[in-house]
Amino acid sequence: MAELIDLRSDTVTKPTAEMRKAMAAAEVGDDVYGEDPTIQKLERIAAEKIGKEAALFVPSGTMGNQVAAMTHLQRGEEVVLEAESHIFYYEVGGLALLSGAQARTITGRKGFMEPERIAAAIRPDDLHFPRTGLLCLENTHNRAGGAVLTAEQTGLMAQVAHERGIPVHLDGARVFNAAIALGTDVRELTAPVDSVMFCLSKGLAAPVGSLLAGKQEFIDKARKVRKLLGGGLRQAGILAAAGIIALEQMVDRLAEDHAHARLLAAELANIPGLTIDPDAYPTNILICSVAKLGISAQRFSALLAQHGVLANPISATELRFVTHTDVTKNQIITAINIINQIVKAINQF
Ligand code: TLP
Repeated sequence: MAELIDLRSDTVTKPTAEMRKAMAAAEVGDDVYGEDPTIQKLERIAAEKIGKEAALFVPSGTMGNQVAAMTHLQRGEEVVLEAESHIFYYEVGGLALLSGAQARTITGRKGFMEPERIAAAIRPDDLHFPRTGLLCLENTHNRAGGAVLTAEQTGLMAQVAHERGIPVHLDGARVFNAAIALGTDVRELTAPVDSVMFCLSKGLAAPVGSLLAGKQEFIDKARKVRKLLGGGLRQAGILAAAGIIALEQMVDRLAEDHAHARLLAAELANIPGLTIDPDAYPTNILICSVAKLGISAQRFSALLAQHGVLANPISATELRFVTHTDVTKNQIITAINIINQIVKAINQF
């Protein structure tokens, strides 16, 4: 079989040759002692680029979000967040398990939660109620198909929480994709929030790592929480060296992934039996329904895999396709042809 075209996630991206070189040459020290110069450099660059006072390197996006939640919250508090958000949907119940918090979900539209609904979800002071301790946002929104929140939308949602003294955390795993899609400085998207997590290891192609950013005082507290979770790393500069290249060289090229996603969406929309809105996906994540084909997304995914195209089912009827730096335009075209053939074969029965 020909090479695999892996559209399961941008997490599958491999470090570039330059990253591997920088990793081999990285100056390192023990970061738990605060002695790793490359980690310190990455944290400085990251804080500056994301527009916050300080940043903390964490091994994964999940740890970054959970460290943020634990740092913001007291046990028994409630967190308001979108019903399909990564923190609620994919983080192993961490809010309950690690923060002792309860989730209050709101169904959003493309990741945007109506400010009135956020206001209504925030608990008034009452003997019976938990205290609302945190509002979480997600940009881009993974399960909403890489949907983008504008700075204005982010500000409107954050304002509702801030007016009531509640902090706001942004799961910005792919916030650079949002900034590129909107053509804005990423700092405009993060300015309204108190803390933000973003990933180096997705579209930016670093092998490992995310950053949590916020005020210096918040990051000082978060550092201790990270230690508690086993995230105090030693010669982590080897990872940070790749992260610096990710931030300095891999952000602008995300536009290419978005163009590939648009091409893929437009072509999938022309295939009878597949349902996808070609104009609904501004970044690198597409969601396509196979309901009309009368087979499950799981089965369709297995058929694709047999022909060398990998895409994950995300519900009984929908598959997710994610474009990234390790998939070329030619591979996207090959994937479209393969998908077309498979659908034709199914439609013949
Ligand atoms: N998302 C992964 C899976 O967990 C679903 C993917 O393939 O998309 N926030 C958002 C919005 C994410 O999409 C992810 C990863 C994370 C946080 C967690 O990052 P990691 O995988 O580094 O823990």
